[in-house]
Amino acid sequence: MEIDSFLRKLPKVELHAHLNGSLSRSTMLELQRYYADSGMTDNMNAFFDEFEMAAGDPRSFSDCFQVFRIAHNLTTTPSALEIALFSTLKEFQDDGCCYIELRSTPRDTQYMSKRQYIDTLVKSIRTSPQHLTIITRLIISICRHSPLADAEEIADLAIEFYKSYPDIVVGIDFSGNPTVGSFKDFVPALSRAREAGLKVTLHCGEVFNPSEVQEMLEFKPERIGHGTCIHPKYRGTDETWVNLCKSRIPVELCLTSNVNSKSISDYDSHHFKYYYTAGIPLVICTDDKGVFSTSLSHEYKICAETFHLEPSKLAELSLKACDYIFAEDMRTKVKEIISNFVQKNC
Ligand code: 6MZ
Repeated sequence: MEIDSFLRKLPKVELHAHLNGSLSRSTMLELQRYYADSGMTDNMNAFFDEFEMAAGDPRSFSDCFQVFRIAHNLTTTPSALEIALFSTLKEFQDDGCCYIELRSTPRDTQYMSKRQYIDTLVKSIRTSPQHLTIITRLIISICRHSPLADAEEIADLAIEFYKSYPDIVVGIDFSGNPTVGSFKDFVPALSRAREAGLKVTLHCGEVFNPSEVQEMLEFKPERIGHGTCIHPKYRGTDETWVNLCKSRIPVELCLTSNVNSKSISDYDSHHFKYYYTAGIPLVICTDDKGVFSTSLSHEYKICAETFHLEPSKLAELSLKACDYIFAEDMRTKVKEIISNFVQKNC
């Protein structure tokens, strides 16, 4: 089998994908049609070209946090949110993804509250149409540049929905522009969620901030996202690197996102190679496949080409990712799906 086809067919696990950053152009067009059909013309102004930050885009790292507004403008009602969800899940499924922990930040909009936002996602996942066979779980995000009161409210809602729907809601995420806000301030909200049973993933070390990286690693989240500035060669320190190596917290790596948002200069220089060589648990993810014009199989292909990984090693990466799934009851099942494919094709 040629490599593109192998990587698309390889059952894969997506553990770091933000819903509103994952909207494709065709999903955005579908949403635009929905708003037009509903007579809500204020949402017609979607600047699709500005949404995508392809390779070589002149905008800066901080600029990428502005583009999410374009997607947010298209997911303001429960129906629009459901369209965005189903369309995005279908795209992940068509790309060979068999299990996804999708994350999203609940927002109050003109047409729904944060509670309705979560309720819509949870109920839509539970009642997904038959053609969606991808196993889906939800991680609720807290944004580091939102007021603390919002974070507290989201933590309360996450706990409430986790208690009612433990089969869907599995974790809480800390994300947003890393140059704004301080992790310390959000520890009480995140700790409450964790005490209630939610697993925690933190965007960690996206920019130079070794003291915050230390605080995050000491918090002992179940996973971290990006982990860019942790190794001393990557604007981290000996201490942060040693700490990560000791704690062996799994890292969600998003290569194209890091390159296109300019936190890493090119694929060859990506920290993947240090993590892989050091045996740090890692999982290949997309982050925002709409914004960064990528797909999960494409991310695997970049790893194959840049770091010269054979198909069997790529299949191993997919298989290992199962150990870091928050929904522990799903690990064996997802492993079986991947193992069956590997036995027949590797
Ligand atoms: C940190 C990110 C991010 O939640 O509205 N988000 N946070 N680093 C990143 N790396 C580029 N990419 C996305 O999806 C969009 C939101 O996810 C977070 C940002 O808070 C963004 O507004 P949702 O579905």
